[in-house]
Amino acid sequence: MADVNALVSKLSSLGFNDPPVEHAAAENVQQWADILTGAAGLPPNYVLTKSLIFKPKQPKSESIAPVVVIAANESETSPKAIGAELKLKDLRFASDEVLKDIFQTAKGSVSPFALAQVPQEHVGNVRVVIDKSLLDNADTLIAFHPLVNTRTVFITGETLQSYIRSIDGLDKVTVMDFAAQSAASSTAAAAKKPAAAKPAAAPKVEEATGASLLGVTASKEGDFPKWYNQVLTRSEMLDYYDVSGCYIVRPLGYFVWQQIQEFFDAGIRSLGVRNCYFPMFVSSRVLEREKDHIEGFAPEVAWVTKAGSKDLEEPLAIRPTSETVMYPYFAKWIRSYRDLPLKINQWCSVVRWEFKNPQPFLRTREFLWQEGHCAHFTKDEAMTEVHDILALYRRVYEELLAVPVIEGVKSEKEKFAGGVATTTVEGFIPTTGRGIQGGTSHYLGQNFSKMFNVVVEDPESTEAERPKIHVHQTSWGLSTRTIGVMVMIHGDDKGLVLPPRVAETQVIIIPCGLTVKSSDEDRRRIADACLNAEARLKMAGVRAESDLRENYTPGFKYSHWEVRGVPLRLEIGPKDLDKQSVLSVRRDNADKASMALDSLEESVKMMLINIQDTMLAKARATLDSRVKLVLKWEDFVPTLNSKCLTLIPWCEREECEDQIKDRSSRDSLGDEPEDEKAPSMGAKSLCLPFKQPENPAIVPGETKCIQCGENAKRYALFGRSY
Ligand code: 86X
Repeated sequence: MADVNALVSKLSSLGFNDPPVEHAAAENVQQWADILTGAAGLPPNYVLTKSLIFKPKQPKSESIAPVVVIAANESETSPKAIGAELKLKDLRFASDEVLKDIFQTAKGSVSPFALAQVPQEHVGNVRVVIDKSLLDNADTLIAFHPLVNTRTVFITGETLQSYIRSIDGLDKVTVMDFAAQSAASSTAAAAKKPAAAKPAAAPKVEEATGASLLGVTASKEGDFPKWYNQVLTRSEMLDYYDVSGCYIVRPLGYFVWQQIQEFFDAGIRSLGVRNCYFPMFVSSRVLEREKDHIEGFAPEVAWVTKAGSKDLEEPLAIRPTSETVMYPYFAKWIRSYRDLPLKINQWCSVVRWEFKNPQPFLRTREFLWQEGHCAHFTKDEAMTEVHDILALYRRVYEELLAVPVIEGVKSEKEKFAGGVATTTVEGFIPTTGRGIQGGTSHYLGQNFSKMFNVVVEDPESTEAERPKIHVHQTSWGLSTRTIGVMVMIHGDDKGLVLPPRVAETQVIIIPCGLTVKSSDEDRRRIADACLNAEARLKMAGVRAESDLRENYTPGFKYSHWEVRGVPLRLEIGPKDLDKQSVLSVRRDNADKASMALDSLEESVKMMLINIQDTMLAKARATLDSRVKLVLKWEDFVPTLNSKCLTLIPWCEREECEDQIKDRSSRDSLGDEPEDEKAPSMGAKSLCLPFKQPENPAIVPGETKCIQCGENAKRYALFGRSY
């Protein structure tokens, strides 16, 4: 029944080659853990898993629809929560018959690999739930029994996912955050935990919602994913939600988005772009009108199939992007060259039902963005716009978010397949050494106008039968991912650090130096001084607030506003007032300075500008030091492993890009010395930067591609990426 060899060869076809570890029979998880402890050939970090098979309550007439749950052994996998997530009633453990008939397996031998044994007629009914914690940490391998309990395989979350994806017809896969679930249901218990207790290996359950926990306890360098979650939730930028991959953007986070909107909206308006709004629903006919562009994305499209309990006559897709929604109307609205250029933009949310592990702001199933779509008479005009928009994206990152980016054009492999050329701004997350796409502006050429028949008459032609000319189109998008990048770059171990331009509160004023002995009059004097400073700053256009709450110490208030990233704190005490000054403390570098009250407005404004500039300069210095010119292949992977991006002379061939990815993923590193923590991910091309290195410059016909040895065309930015 259990064909272990078939499984091992299946895994090896997915690029996974480590043989199983052999051991004594493990009858239960405790035994399994004990047996593995001290066994040879184990990876440094791994988690044991459990695989459970449930079945919902369903009418006898229906075919059985089992639910396979693959979870970390420690995760709390309550059938009730799983049922709620999948909208299934009364989940129960599946009977022995179900195990035998559908999974060809018996109790105690259930594993994800039983999924491959499901007969074709049942596969479509099987749902799989994967514990998010198994996919979150690339450094931790997942331990399974490969159908027998005398062996253990260790695979990555990615291998697990590609294994599941490789099973034909199995497409109901949900990633579920059990840690968040149990944290939510045990916040009361967590609240009672003494704040000082910082366990060396904090249990996973502690992190996800943490409503009652105030400060950031994880360190940015030590546990970056956990740090990121804590910064977002404890600053109250964002909260988790009970639909996996969807998050709540709270006012502090939404304020940042609104600042971006305000800036960008003014920018495009002066380029002549007008805002509009198209419906979020797309019929399948319209969505699929442009087959090639949709093809690879189809699994990500979410559909509405019901109203109440009635099936819709025709299922409706929720827009993943709006090309197919808008372009039929371009065809309708554009008749003459006099109707050009048509330049529109919409601010909206889109839905892409991704199965890669979600990350707040960076990869979410619903996200906010703007999408601009324009039609021009000439290519030149379209190209100018593509670059104008890209410049606005760069300015959003640099001027608002204090995040430096690298501008360039995508390789053929990485560009938007529906278009002709994709320009991009690429960011960099120093803590992980990974690049991140920040926003894209596409020249679509005439590809879409040919498909959707967006044409004008040739104004030059005098003939009666005027030939039609297809318009040149552009599209461009920027999303709330911007916010995640900003948080990852500037945040520190105390929490969020906001650049002043996007901070809801730029200055927090805190009374201090008062003791139990202070007189009421002193208290009033200080409070009045705070309120006065606040009013003056507000008048001067500074977003200032005072925190006059009575039951909190100044120290508590300092941390409160530090976690929330407020760029500047003003402390006002009796001694300061005597000197007619205040003490300012910067969030970005903790610098303290005394400020004279009489020129408070100017000093604060200058300080905020200085903070904004310092944050960008610091991030740029880091970026510059971590983008390395690599001129021979031997240096490529070590440079990536030292958390850097690379600039390499490159041939620009897609085949070579594939080879670079292969040769830089951990699996293929073979016996090269390798850091255990090195990410397994291969490197991609991020862009061909507009600003090319000049020393040494590429010599056409002479400089060779460092990977394949063919002639190099340009320097390309390569790196591991999000
Ligand atoms: C590509 C292209 C383009 C307008 C932008 O990058 C900026 C704003 N759109 C978007 N893309 C898809 O076309 C797409 C399509 C479907 Cl059906 C999907 F499910 C996901 C997609 N993701 C990206």
